[in-house]
Amino acid sequence: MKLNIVLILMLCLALVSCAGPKAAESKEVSNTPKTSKKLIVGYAQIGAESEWRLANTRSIQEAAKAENIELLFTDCMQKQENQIVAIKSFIAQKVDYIAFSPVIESGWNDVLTAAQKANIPVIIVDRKANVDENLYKTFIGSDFYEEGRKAAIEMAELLNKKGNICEIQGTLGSDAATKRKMGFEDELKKNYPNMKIVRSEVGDFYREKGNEIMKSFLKAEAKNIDGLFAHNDEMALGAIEEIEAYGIKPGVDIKVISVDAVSKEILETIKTGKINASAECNPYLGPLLFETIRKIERGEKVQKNIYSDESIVTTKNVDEYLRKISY
Ligand code: GYE
Repeated sequence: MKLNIVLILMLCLALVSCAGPKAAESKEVSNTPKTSKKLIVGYAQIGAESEWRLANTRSIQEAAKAENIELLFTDCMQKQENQIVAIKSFIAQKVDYIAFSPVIESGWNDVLTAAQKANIPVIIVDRKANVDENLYKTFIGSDFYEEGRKAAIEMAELLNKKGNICEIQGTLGSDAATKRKMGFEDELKKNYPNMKIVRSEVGDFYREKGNEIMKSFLKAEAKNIDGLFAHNDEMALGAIEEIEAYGIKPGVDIKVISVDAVSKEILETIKTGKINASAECNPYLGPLLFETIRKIERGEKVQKNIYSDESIVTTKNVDEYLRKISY
């Protein structure tokens, strides 16, 4: 009888010890994450109008690859209707997330409501859209108003708080152009009553428009222009070609300030003094976009607005930027 009990006990022990590693294994197996399906993100990009945009696109594509996320990327060639078509196709393809940079602020309500109805979270990148906050998870980009303010403060320094300024604006109705203009104007109104904007035209962020518009400004009142504020580097680079062709010195006779500070060309031009400064605008938003998506996937809270921390590049500090740039 005793022998039977001993045998049974030994058998039980053997069974438990066998189960041990397996149980552990099964524990490990049950703990290993479910094979996480590869996320699919649809991105409707504005276009390829500037070095800023090209850097932004590269950042998004490289970050998606690094995160092993499948990116459906559409270049919408500056047209809102192309962006809306692209977003609708992402919805039809049942992507996991939609991200886009609205070319202009208005006209997004219907398509973002459709994304919401399809339970696809939307992340707005770069420029803001005029929609209800519940139609997107978060905004990732820059404080364009602050960029405009910084440009005005720098211009005041260069002009000794007195002078006539021409302005070449970005895309009419875009968050970037609207807020940069507002920030610049408000700063002048508030602190620099002897500085005023005497001419302002829309250049759509294109370099050749910078040439065209600056040529018309010079023709109209070359002697009366003390400063130029261009909403991006491309338009400023186009403008200084016309200032030189007119026979006066950009950065000296006409002080020039722009925004972006992304390309090697703009940094080298600031170094020469032909452009006096460029307010920084961070295009490298890819890593933050996909980090935010991962956070949402993990059920973590994300901020409604995630802003880049930015400065202004001038002839005084341009060397440190030139050392950093790999562009
Ligand atoms: O300043 C310009 C680009 O939306 C911040 O768009 C972006 C702007 C940038 O074309 O170069």
